[in-house]
Amino acid sequence: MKLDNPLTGTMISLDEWWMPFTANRQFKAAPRLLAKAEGMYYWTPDGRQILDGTAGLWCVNAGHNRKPIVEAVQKQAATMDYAPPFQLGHPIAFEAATVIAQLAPAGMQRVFFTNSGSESADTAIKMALAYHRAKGEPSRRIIVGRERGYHGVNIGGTMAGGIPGNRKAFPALMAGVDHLRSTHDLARNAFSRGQPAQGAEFADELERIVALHDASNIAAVIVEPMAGSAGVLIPPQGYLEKLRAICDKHGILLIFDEVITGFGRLGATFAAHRFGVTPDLLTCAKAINNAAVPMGAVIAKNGIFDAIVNAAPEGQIEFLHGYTYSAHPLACAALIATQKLFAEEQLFERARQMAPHFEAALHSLKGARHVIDIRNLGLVGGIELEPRPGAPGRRGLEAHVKCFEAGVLVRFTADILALSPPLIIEKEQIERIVETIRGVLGQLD
Ligand code: PXG
Repeated sequence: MKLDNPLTGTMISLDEWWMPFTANRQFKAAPRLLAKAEGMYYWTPDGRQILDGTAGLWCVNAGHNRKPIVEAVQKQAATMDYAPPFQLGHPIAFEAATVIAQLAPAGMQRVFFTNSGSESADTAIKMALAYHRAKGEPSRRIIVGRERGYHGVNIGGTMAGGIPGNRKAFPALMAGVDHLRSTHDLARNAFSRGQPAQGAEFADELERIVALHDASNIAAVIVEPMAGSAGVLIPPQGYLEKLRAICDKHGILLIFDEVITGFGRLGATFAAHRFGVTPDLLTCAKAINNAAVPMGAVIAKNGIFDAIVNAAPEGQIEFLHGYTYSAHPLACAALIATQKLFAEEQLFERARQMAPHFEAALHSLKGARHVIDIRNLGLVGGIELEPRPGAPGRRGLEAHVKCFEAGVLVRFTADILALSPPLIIEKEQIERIVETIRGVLGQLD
C-alpha cells in the first residue's frame, strides 16, 4: 500500500517496515500515523491533533519535545556522536550514572546502562546468576516470574514473563523458570482506588515454589511492582513487603522491573520509594531520558556489584556483558537534561498531587457501558471492559481506534484500556480523556 506523506510531499510505501507488536495487515489497511509532537500532543501527518493519554508508550513523562532535552541532544550530537564504552569511558556517561545513583534507593548506587527495558531485564537476570556464582552458589539458577508479568522480549524477559501469547512460540527457552500467580482478583478487588485491600497472601505462593525447587536452586524473583503491559495490575496492600521478606528468608534476590513505574509515574521517583520496599536489582528504561534516545539501566545494590567484581582476578573483566550502545553519549545527554527538567518542574511531586483528581475522574466511568473494573495509582489508570462474547480483545481495539479518531490516544491490552499520561497533564486534559472514553464506550457494541 502506498500513502501520500503530506509533510514531505512524497509517496511512502507501507510494505517494507515489519512493524513490532502490530497487526501488520490490519494496520496497513487502515494506518494510524503520527508525524509531530509537542507537550501533551501528537499531530497526524494531515495535521490532526491527538491528546497523548499514554506518554507515547508510558515513556514521555515530561511531555514531548521539551526544549532543554532537544537542545542537549543536539549539542551532544555536534560534540561527540559516539564513544566506545568497553575499556574506555566518556565523562557524560559517569555523570549520567551519578544522576541515577542519586535518585535510587539507599544502598543501590551502581548503574549499568542498556538500550531498552528488554535489555535491562536480561542484564538483571544475568547479574543475579553472576552474583550467586560469585558467592559460591552456582546452583541458584531458577528465575521466578509472575503470570501476566512483562519484562520485554529478549530471551530472559520472555522466559520470566507471564503473558502466554508472548511465550508459546518459544518453548525451548522456558527451562529454569517458574511463575507466581497474578495478583489480579476482580471478584474481591473490582473498583479499588489505589492499592487493593485483598491479596497480600498471593505472595505466600513463593513459599510453595521454594519448597518445590529448594531455595538452593533459586536465583531471583522478578516482578513489576505494578504490572503495566498486562493491564494495570496494582499490587495488593502488603504483597510486595511479603515478597521481600520471603526472598530475604531464602537468600533469593528480588528484581523490580521499573521500566514503567520508574521516574515519577506513581508519584515517587521509583515504585520502590512509593511502596517502601527496596529490591536488590532494579531495571528501568523509557522515562529515564524521556524516551528521546533509546536507553535503559539496571541499578544494583552496591553489595551485588562488589560481590561480582571482587570475585574476579584483578585486571580481568569482571562481568562479561555489555552493549555497543551502553551509555551512548546522546542517550546520556538526554538523561541528564531530562532528570534536571524533572527536578526543576518537580514532576514526580506533580504526579502525586494530580493523582487524586485523576483517580476521581477515572472512577466517574463506573457504570459506563461495558466497564467491569477501574483501577489506578499515581498517574496510571486501567479500565477493564467486559469482553464481547466470542471475540475477546475486539472491544479494547475498537475503543482504542475510536478514541484515536476522536483525538485521544489510549493504550489497550486485550479488553483493558490503559492510561499513563505525561506528568505535565492538566485537569482539563484529564477531563477530555475521560469524556472521550465515556462517549466511545457508549457507541461500542
Ligand atoms: N519491562 C516492562 C515492565 C515493560 O513495561 C519492558 C520491560 C520492555 O521494554 P522495551 O524498551 O524493551 O520495550 C517493558 C515495555 C504496552 C507496552 O502496551 C508496554 C511496553 C512496551 C510496549 C507496549 O503496555 N513496556
